[in-house]
Order: sequence, then C-alpha cells, then structure tokens
Amino acid sequence: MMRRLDALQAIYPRLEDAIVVTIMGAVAAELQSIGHRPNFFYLQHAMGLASSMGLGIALAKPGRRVVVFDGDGSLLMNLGGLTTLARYRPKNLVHVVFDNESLLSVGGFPTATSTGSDLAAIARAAGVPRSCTVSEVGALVAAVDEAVQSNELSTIVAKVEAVGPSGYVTDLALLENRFEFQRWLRQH
Ligand SMILES: Cc1ncc(C[n+]2csc(CCOP(=O)(O)OP(=O)(O)O)c2C)c(N)n1
Repeated sequence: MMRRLDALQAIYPRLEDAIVVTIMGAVAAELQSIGHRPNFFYLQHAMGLASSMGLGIALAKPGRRVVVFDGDGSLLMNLGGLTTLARYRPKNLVHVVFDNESLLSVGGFPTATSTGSDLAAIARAAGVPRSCTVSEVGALVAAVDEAVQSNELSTIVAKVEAVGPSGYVTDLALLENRFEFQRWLRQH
C-alpha cells in the first residue's frame, strides 16, 4: 500500500495547469506541504462536497482540467455527489479518492470501506464512466494519465495507509485561499 504524501508528490507535476480542489484535513495539509499554488483550493469543513465544487468549476471551464482530491469518509458522507457528477459527466474532471478506510483527521475511526464497501464500484453504479482502484504510486500516476488521455469523467480510488501529518492547521487561512483562488479562476 502507498502513503498519500508519496502519491501526492508523484502527481504534483501534473497539477501545474490543473484546477485542484481538495477536502479538508490531512490531504489539504499534505498538498500544502509539497507546495501551495494559486490554482489549489482546500474546501474546509464541507465533507462530501469537494466533487460538487469541482463539478461546478469543470462545467464553467470546459477547457481546463479539474482534479478533485477526496477522502473515503468525505465521499461516504455524501454519496449523492457521485450521482450528480455522473449526471453531468464533465470530461475534464478527474476525481481521486484517497481511501485510508478511516476518518483520519478526527482520530482514525474506521469507515465502511474497512468493512468491504467498494467506492470504485459505487462510482461505476452511479454512472461514472471510468473508475478503478489502485494501491501503488506507479499505478495511480498511470491511472491519472489514462483518465486525462481518455477525456472522460473518472473516479480513481487510491488505497492509502492511514497516516498523515501531525497537524492539519496551516498558515494559509480559508479566506486568503478563497480570494486568491477566485482571482486565479477569473484570470485563467
Ligand atoms: C459535515 C462534516 N462532518 C464532520 C466533520 C468533521 N471532520 C473533519 S475531517 C473528518 C474526517 C475526514 O475523513 P476522510 O474524508 O476519510 O479523510 P481523512 O481524514 O481520512 O484523510 C471529519 C469527520 C466535517 N468537517 N464536516
């Protein structure tokens, strides 16, 4: 199994021109630790809504690639997000779900993926045209590249270890991130 930080590091060069939306907590702090960019938005608090925000941006900006970094706990809290994503099926959106089978950011309580729920199968059943599960960094990078090349909405479930940074609060405030991201979207 892979560590999410290693996975993010491997994908990071592909995020330069993309619009990136993450959920809050560990994944946001890890992406920031690699290097914040004005085209990255860390959706605080709203578990299960990162894909919805990515959907809106992808529909408004069809010429840009949108990458959403989600968590299993977040996605499970709003499975209807997958059906909405599938309904509009934006070709320019890649949805990566880091599945650590745990609510790591609030203490590590096990989620339903630890007892057999299969998020890639759920995405497929919701109507997402491409979905897969990967558990190694190389396979994840290949899956992201294939998703981009296929030009079809894709959900990639990346099985990762339930480990993260020691703290999740960074020196980038929500409002600062919001205004910077908004400006970037207007200018690009
Ligand atoms: C609607 C909602 N409920 C609860 C919380 C508290 N909360 C913050 S992060 C988190 C866990 C997120 O789990 P997951 O998406 O699996 O990501 P991980 O922390 O494992 O990286 C919870 C429950 C929240 N932010 N929003």
